[in-house]
Amino acid sequence: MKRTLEGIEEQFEMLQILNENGEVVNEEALPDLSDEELKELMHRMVYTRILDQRSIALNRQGRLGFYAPTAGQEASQLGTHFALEKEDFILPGYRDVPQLIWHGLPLYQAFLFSRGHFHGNQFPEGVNALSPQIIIGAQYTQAAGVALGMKRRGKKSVAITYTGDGGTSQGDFYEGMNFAGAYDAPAIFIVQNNQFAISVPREKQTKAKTLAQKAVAVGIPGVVVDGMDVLAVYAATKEARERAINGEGPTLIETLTYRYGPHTMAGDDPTRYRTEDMNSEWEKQDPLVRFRKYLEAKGLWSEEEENKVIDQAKEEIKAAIKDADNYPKMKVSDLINNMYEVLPSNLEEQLEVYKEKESK
Ligand SMILES: Cc1ncc(C[n+]2csc(CCOP(=O)(O)OP(=O)(O)O)c2C)c(N)n1
Ligand SMILES: [Mg+2]
Repeated sequence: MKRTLEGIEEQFEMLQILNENGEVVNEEALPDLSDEELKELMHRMVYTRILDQRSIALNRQGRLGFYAPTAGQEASQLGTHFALEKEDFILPGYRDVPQLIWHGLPLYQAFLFSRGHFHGNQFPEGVNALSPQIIIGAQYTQAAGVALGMKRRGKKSVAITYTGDGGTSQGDFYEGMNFAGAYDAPAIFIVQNNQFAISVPREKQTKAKTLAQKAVAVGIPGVVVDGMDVLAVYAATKEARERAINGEGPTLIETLTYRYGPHTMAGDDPTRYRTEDMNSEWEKQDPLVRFRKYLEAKGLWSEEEENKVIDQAKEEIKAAIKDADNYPKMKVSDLINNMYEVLPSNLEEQLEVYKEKESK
């Protein structure tokens, strides 16, 4: 009897372009990006690192609500996003606020989302995305539907969705990929494998050696990339996008990455499930350090340039939190009004009661 698993797992080699010293180790795969684009990518990663630091501080001061830290995952989040076009549609998980911001969501609205304010979910026209999904894996089935819709309308765009390593254990993960595969829908499925689902290590979540190989069962390509290498992440996503808009169907991309902070700011203690050694191993691979070295060697980045980005980020964050503070507080009537297109009669009655109360 032939056993099919043998020979499959070995095929999922990690794609890397820049090693941790910022040296090109895979010239052939080097993406065709201009100097300006390379600098923009660094700008976004530095900005997003600052946004993470400020968001954590604001959360501790009680000025933000729900927040899932992003430091460590910048290459994985922004490298995938950089391969997209404005018309592409993002279906993010709760940790994927940076992609939304670089897709056009105003910062003050991201802060309102964190506070549970309805306006944080009212994306401006042209920001093609859903709000961050809290239900693990649910965005995968939605992405299949959005992608099929794009295909039916003859659009040359893609739906991209993000989950974590833990998300690959959910039924929705398979259903979404299977559906998109069966219809050759233009979807890109990203798994940001940051090694833990809250406190559960990757090894305890599945017997599969890679998460990308889960693509085999639904007949679509699966790729493993170094998620700390922004050029590798970008190149893999760009290729997946090309395939998708050429009618060749979806791709699953697993990015190997790490979150430096806690799972969320709601109180988990990562020292109970991760060692210092593990943290420092991953910090050595830091996506910003690596890309900075690469750009510096090309004469494209300097400390001065970096400081400019840091100052700009801090200023814009300060202004955005002020805008969030000044936005009218959410009322119960807002909540009711934003739940349904047509209100059920019981809520209509309640709406009247609250409108009356709020008018006093
Ligand atoms: C369907 C569902 N089950 C359980 C949870 C609780 N939960 C929130 S985050 C999380 C872990 C997810 O880990 P992973 O997919 O690796 O994403 P990460 O947080 O590491 O980015 C769990 C189990 C949930 N939100 N939804
Ligand atoms: Mg995880």
